[in-house]
Amino acid sequence: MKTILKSKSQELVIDTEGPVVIIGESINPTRRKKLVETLSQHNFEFAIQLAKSQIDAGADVLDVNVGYPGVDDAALLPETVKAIQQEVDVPLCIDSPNPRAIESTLKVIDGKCLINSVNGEEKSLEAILPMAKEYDAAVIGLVMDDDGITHDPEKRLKIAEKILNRAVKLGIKEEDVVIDPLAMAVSADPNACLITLETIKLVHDKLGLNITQGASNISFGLPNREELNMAHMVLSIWNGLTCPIANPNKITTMIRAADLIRARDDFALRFTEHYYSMEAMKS
Ligand code: THG
Repeated sequence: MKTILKSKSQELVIDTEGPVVIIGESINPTRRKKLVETLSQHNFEFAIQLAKSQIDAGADVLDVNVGYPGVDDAALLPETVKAIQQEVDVPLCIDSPNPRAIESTLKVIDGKCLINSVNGEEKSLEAILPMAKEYDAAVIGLVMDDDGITHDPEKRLKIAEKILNRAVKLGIKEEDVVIDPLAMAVSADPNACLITLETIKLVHDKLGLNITQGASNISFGLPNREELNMAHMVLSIWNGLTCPIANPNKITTMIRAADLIRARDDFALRFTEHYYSMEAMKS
């Protein structure tokens, strides 16, 4: 299954048979006070700096989230996206729980973006899917619905199927639905990661869709988060994860290693290229 995203002049393929695609997470106000401060003054320099440094570190797509308390993201998200796409030429993933912010951003975005996200709730399906169709965007489907979050992987698969069927009914192509299996904190529930891993496997085997997930959700409240995130990420990739939302400065080397190990990087070209580009940045 191939999901094609586009920026102004570039095309990016997320391929279930190809190497992992990295969606850079860092344009997100979570724990980034400086981003909140600069964005609230409509100063986009820091956001652009985060965009460029993530691309240098291996990001293929950039997640853009400007949600913080009191913000009008229906105004700020499109403004931020316009500033970023003037400076960099990679596809964007527009991250907001507010359908109005998604719509105002779809009106100004170049190319074909990824909407983050829709879920199985009736209200969400009705608000988001028609926009994905109208503006020809791909969409991330979170596997929760009007009954909340289930801990049963089979039920999570059913919600993924429901989102896919509703999308296809509206004329959205199957490959434009990317599923998020919902990674949750393993400190709160010992089975949290296992449920996610099983959901990834089911969605991969039964639906064949591309799959994303936040890289750091699982490690909330624990020490050695980076190593924990990486262990979960490798197992997720083996089960069918294709486009994690992650910090490329921390995860690209491991992603390149996982691709090499799975025979998705002939002659270790991407693995060694990444090494040399990191070495060049040090000097
Ligand atoms: N699924 C989908 N979208 C998502 C998430 C998901 N969007 C938001 C989030 N989860 C993924 N993005 C982030 C962004 C920043 C941080 C965590 C998740 C974060 N950053 C810290 C920082 O910058 O200091 C820590 C960075 C790090 O340690 O790597 O916490 O699950 N569809």
